Amino acid sequence: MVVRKNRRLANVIASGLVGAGVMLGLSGMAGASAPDHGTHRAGGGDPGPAPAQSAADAKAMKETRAYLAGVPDGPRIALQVLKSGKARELARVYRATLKYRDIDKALADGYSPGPNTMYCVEKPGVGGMGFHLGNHTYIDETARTGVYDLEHPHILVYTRTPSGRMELAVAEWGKIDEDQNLATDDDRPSMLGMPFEGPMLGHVPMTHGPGGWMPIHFDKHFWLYKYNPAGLAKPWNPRVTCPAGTTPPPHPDAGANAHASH
Ligand SMILES: [Cu+2]
Repeated sequence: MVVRKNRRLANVIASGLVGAGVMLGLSGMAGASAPDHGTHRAGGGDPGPAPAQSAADAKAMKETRAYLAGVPDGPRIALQVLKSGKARELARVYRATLKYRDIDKALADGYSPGPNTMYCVEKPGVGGMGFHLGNHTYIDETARTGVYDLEHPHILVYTRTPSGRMELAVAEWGKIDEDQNLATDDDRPSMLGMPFEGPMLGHVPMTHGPGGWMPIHFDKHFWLYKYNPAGLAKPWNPRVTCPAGTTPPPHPDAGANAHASH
């Protein structure tokens, strides 16, 4: 049942027929995601030895392992969560997002395959991300409060299996770069002690205005549902590639920066 529905959505996304009526107008931050800029590295996935666990950490890990029971490579993801030293915080993200493994529940809660998400984002030679579904209620809330709420990810990223099933991979948060200048990063946010990636060019074109693109932004990915050998909080997953015909055109400003194109 879920698979059939997912396939239908996947077909819509893949065919680029996500219509204006569905689009939220991810004009703000958006829905964005996909980074690309010089500070990304493909490697560096080893977060080092696991920290000593408190009773609360152990409880969070038990909870997390249960959430990951049906996820491919779940034990490896759980190990990354453990080694991050943020098991309690990430357990909150799992608790809030587990239901979104069913993409229909994400759609029902306001995550939208808007103009930023009809494309699958990848960086050839480095890795991929997938299809991004943005939630404007949560994006706007952060814009008002400055709080990056662990229980309300701005974006959920899905990968598409060969059979067309959309699988939840990432919980992501983002911020529009205030001065829209790639050379300055004085408003870079962080979560769980980890600085956001960026600032980077937008990854996908917008549908508002001719030639419009997502703005320059920062973002942070947490690969909580798909094992990323590069690291739990790295932007690109070397195991992810985009289905043929789903990637966006190159950014018009990407020529001057080899890292700034998808
Ligand atoms: Cu992304």
